[in-house]
Parts: sequence; structure tokens; C-alpha cells
Amino acid sequence: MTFRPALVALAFLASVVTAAAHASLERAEPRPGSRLKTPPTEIKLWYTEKLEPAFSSLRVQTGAGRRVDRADGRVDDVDRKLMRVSVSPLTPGTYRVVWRVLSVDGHVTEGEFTFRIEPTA
Ligand SMILES: [Cu+2]
Repeated sequence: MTFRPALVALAFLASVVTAAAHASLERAEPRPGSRLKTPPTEIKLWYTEKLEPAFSSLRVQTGAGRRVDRADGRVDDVDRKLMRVSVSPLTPGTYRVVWRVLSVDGHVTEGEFTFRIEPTA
């Protein structure tokens, strides 16, 4: 095997390893896209990598953009892969969870999802 293909393989491997180290959303409570009968009091997001608390944010808002979280979004003290935020009492409707995190590998990832509170009959 000549030198060049080995270099290419190495570069490819390095890019795979680096990409895998980004913090991706692993799961959340409530689950993305879920429909709930009981409004949650807290939103929790688990990531694949540990997070830098100072540069990670989480907010929850109505479809119209009004914030309903208590502005206490934070990385958990014990589990640095967990972000949590408490919310004020939620009425029926669709809510957007918007997050932006800095992984300990120095990369920023961001995303959002919605969940819905169903009206009680
Ligand atoms: Cu990364």
C-alpha cells in the first residue's frame, strides 16, 4: 500500500472519530413529538457527550415564541450529559424545546423539537 491511500484512510478515520465526539441528543423527557395528558414541570435532555455548562443553553417556548421556561436551564451537577430546565404550568398546546450545547470536545451542536399538551376532555 503506497503512502497516499494510507493518508486518505487516516484522514477519513480521524473525521469519523471527531464527528462521533459531537454531543448529539440521545433522548429527552418528554419525548420529541410526544402528546401528553399531564403537563411536565421539567424538561430533560440527555446527550451522547459531556457538556460545558457555561456554553450550553436550553429554552422552552410556545408556538408563538413566548418563553415558558423558568430561565434555569443548566447542565446537571452530577450527570454532565444531562441538561434540564423547569417550566411554568403549561396549558394545552404545542411547545418548542430549543437547545444549543458545547461538547467537551469543543464543538457546538444545536437543535429543537416539539411536544404537545393535549386538552383534557
Ligand atoms: Cu465534536
